[in-house]
Amino acid sequence: MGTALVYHEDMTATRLLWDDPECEIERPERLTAALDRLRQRGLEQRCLLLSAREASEEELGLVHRETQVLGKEELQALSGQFDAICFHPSTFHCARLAAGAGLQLVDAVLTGAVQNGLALVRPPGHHSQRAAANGFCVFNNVAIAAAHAKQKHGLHRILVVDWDVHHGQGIQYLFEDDPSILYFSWHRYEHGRFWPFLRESDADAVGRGQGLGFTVNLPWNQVGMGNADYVAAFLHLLLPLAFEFDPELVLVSAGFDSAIGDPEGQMQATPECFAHLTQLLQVLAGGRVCAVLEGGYHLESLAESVCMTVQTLLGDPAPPLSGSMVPCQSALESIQSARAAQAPHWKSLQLQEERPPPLLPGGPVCKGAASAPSSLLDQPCLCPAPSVRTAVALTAPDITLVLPPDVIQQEGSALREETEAWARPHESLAREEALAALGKLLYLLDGMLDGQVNSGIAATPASAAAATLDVAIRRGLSHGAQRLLCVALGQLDRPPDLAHDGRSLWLNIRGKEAAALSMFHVSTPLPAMTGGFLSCILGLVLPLAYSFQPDLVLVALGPGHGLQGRHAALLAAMLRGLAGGRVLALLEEDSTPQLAGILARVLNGEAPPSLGASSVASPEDVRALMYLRGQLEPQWKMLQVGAFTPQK
Ligand code: X5A
Ligand code: ZN
Repeated sequence: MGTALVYHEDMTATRLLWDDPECEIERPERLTAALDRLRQRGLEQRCLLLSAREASEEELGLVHRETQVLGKEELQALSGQFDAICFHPSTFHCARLAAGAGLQLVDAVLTGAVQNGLALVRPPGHHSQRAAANGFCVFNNVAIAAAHAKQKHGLHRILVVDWDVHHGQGIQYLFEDDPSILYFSWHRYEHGRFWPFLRESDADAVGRGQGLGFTVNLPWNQVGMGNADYVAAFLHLLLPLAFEFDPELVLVSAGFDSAIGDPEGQMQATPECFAHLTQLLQVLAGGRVCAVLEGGYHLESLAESVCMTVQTLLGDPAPPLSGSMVPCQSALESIQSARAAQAPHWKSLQLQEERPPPLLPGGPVCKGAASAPSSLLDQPCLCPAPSVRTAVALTAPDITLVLPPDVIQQEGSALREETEAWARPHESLAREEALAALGKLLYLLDGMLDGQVNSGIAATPASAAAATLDVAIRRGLSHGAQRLLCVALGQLDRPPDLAHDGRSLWLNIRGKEAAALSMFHVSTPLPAMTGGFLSCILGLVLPLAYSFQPDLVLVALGPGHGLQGRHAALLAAMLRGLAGGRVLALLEEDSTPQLAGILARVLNGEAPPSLGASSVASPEDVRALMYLRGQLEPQWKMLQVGAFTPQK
């Protein structure tokens, strides 16, 4: 459905007219650097370009008290009345364009003209308050967009995700008693010693009145937070609440001063991390995501991070994350205190909110501030993108009806002798149909391993499902995959003579009991209800997967998998964040074309259908999850949901 890019050159006009070390980083080059890089990467050309318009007085009035236009000589005096603000004669025009850009983006998404988009704007917005400019922000672009989505489009639930490194206190103040806007912000806090030095940026500020629980603050008390910390915050705090909230629209206060190299944030997350954050948000609200630029002051880091965001909005798979995926102690403490503060207001947190066991001292500490190593930023991903994003090797006659036009229907098959050689040890692969299906699967898998195809779907007769999966795992491991994650649903046992060498992680979702036979062989029941399914994915499957960092993912829906289509779609959409989206789904031949179709669309980058208001996880499902977490947490660090904060 497309991605909008909203911009207007006039927004480069506002700039610093006198000396001010605080304001000088918010420069016009921020926009040009981001835009130039989008062009260079061929990303701008793939977007629907919208020229920003000015927001009207009435639209600004949704959030702000009436605004005044001033003469040039009054600007410096006026600037002095606010914290971290430097006006320019063009500032009001730019600020009206910035607010207007957010409105246009929301209109484009909510009228269905596009699926999602990014507004590249200056000045930023999230610090701006009803009657006060603040922190480089004049009008609160995202808050105005949210109010407009409610008033003009009749929305009832909007999620605002503020991944800028500063607390968007302006958004918090504007909506703190409004339960229709769930505001999440993480921010550099350092126990209150970082700008804007507010008590109400801490985790215990959770909203007021009707809005209790609809403000979610995650204060970072140390610098140096990285990819693992950010992904952990999404999996264990933001996403459980977001699914329970069930938003109709996601607005992102997309500041990139939370990325590596930024002088304000001093954090460590690499640009790829923003691809993952974006992809994780795209499973919400039917994929209606509107990102609006906030901060981001290291031009190189900003430009790369913007590209990652846009690329992901366009449906490209997220590049794998670099670095070890181990959240640091301080991040875990922050996540834990935010979960504890929110638990009274969210069912998805309540059952799990027994105290986690204390971590042993000596856990990882944050790496501290570092300047961006040029190696992390200079080189774009060296491996060329596969020419085919998704291919299916399916035989169902009506399958073409449900496939998007750019999904390739693969005709090829592996060589007969080769297929037979792989099939030989398995009796169930002796039948002609099973052999034919195996040949198609091997051909598809080879295309993926060679880097021509990114993701795919293959089918097999139910009786041959286990053997076919066994062959796929071996073939993957012997033809280039270093670490293979296999998520098997239904009656599929781990191949008995698969080596226990740490190169494959087997996760079976079915059966009655939770069991970790080893750190690479995990079994868990399939939760019956949506709430349980979500906590299984967010609390177990993805943390395991992000810790393991596979370079190939197999998802097999085997006999009796019992998975609903929308749940299968969500699982596939979220697993697509791993292995650069190199995901092969294996279905039974008699699966419905609808199931194959929805999986093909999701693997190809479409948003999964939204799940609707979710039920709570059953106590048994929560128990299974807690048990496995206890067993596996020491090895797979992304499973940790928080750390024990010693009482001061
Ligand atoms: C939007 C944004 C930062 C203000 C910092 C003032 N503002 N020291 O990143
Ligand atoms: Zn910021």
